[in-house]
Amino acid sequence: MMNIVILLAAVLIVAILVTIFRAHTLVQVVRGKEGDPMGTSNKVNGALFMVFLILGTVAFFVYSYTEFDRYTVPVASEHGEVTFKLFWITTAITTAVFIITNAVLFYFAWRYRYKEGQKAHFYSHNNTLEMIWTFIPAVVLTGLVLSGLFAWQDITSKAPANAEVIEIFGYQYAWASRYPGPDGKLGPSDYKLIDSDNRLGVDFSNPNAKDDFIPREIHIPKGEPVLLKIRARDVIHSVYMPHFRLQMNAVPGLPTQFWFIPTKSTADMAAETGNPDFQYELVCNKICGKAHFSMRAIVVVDEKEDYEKWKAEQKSWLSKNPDYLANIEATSPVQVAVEEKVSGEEVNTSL
Ligand SMILES: [Cu+2]
Repeated sequence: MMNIVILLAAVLIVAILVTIFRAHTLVQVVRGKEGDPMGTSNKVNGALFMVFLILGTVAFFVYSYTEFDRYTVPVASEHGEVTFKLFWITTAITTAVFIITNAVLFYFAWRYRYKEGQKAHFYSHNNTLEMIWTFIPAVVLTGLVLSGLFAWQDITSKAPANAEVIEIFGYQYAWASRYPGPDGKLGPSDYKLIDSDNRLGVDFSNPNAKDDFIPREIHIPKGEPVLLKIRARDVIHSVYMPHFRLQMNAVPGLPTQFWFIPTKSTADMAAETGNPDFQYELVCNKICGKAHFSMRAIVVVDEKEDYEKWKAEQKSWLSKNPDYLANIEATSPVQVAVEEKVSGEEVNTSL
């Protein structure tokens, strides 16, 4: 509500200024001063540039300072510290350049506005200046790009062999996760196996999939490497966990992955933020359809012992859906095809 009032006030002030300005011009015409090629508009526009510069700078700093906690969340992963530092170095450099160039741009528009009798100085070129403003940005940008490239190489390097492997599966409009169970191996999957029961299309007839479990909540252990194996069912989604500074697209037909080490448990973070209801979240960061906003999953970071306890309590998907394999065998395309062939019909078995 307050924002609407402020917006209306701003529109009103601009309308009043325009009206005053028009009235002033009209008065000048009546007085017979319309011979002045610029009138007062030039001065007014020059002054408005300065007003915009000063108000804009104040608003920029006030917003950045007062809303700081809304656009920065505490870091909770090892590599997150690296990306956070990179982010702030880049932001500091680009903000400084942005402020200097824009301050000069707006100030000059006012300072060098048209004045009668004042002639513009013709300045063709200056090689030294050209060298300086080509060389310095080139060096700074190369430094920023290379540091980002090395950090990314480091972050996306091969996951340690002891990493906890968890599958993250995105679909319109939710996330599912799958854990390998006691054997430590995720069973294979195939989109052709997706149906209303087997939403992830896991090949549950494969021995590695027999103990896989699909929990309601995603749990991960603190201080241990976690490898997310990411898949999508329908369109491109994006796995985004802001506290871990983690983002990776979930692409149908193209498995992706990301590994990281969480450094703070959910309880640690609740204490740090002073919010007893604190929850880590996994949200979709790719606009993927009309219910994109609802693609949010809770992630719980446990201490190692609690994580192991939670894992041991989980029941495999097959034990919760005992009839699945029998049903599949009865209705699988190959089975149907064979039966129909027996009855003499021509069928395509390449499904
Ligand atoms: Cu999405």
